[in-house]
Amino acid sequence: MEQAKILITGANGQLGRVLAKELRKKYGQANVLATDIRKPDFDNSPFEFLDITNKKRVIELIHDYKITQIYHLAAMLSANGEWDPKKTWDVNLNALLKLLSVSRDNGIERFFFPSTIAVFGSTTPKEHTQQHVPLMPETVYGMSKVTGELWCNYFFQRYNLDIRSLRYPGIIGYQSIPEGGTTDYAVEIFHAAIKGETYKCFLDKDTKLPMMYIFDAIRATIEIMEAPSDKISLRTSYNLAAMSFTPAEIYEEIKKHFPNFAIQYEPDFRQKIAESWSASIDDRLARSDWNWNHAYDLPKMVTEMITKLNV
Ligand code: AKB
Repeated sequence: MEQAKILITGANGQLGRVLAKELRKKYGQANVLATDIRKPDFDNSPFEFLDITNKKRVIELIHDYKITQIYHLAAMLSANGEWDPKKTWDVNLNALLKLLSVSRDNGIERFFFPSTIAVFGSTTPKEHTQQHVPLMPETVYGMSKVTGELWCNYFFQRYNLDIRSLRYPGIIGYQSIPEGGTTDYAVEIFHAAIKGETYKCFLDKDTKLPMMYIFDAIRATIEIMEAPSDKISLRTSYNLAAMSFTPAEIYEEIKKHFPNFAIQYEPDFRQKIAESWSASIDDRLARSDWNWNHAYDLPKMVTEMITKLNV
């Protein structure tokens, strides 16, 4: 393969901004084009505005920058998705279909699609959720991601488009405050602790969810994209795991650093979404296929988050 030229959609988001930086370290600044519908509030150059529903603009950028790989991160998340189901379907699924056909027709060599634990639903076994289980999500976000996984598999089987995908757990990072997700509480809680404020948690204290520190998520993304094709036995999306915890457990861990930190539990509509998801994930296939291994557990992640946010 020649020098990869990468386009990232949603590159100002929680994952995109960190992924762009890491990819630029590996592939060179000029070879990673960040795109987003919003102006970056940090240096994310080279950068171009892109509304992913605009097929013509996607084709222009692929040609102008001689793009060979796409990391398609732009999406509406679980909680926001429920406010506007039709728009969520357009952004998450219809735009994906356009990008897949544009990729097939314009020589894209590798394509990354982010899926999520939101593909699971109440009929999925909750603990150690295996790779192949019933997928009956109860959010439009989850529905769009299950369908997206199937389309990715279809484009691989039918057109040989080299697609790789991960089912991310909730992602925790200090670089931004995520918006519109159900797992966002696990980032917000740090900002409250650092400011000395009581945290009002929108999930109940015993709601256990799978989570991952941002640098594990970024490393997994780059590792699956760089793995030899014959190591990728799954073209829908791989289960991916690092840790699982409840709001009460992360609160206790943060309290070790801030003994006076206080929390109140005020569950809202996101509680029902969280309850429909898995509590822990079996990601053995990712570990055996392309050697995935997480590096951060709860105490290590909490210590690093606090250190980074406290400077
Ligand atoms: C969300 O909460 O919607 C996302 C996810 C788990 O996909 N963080």
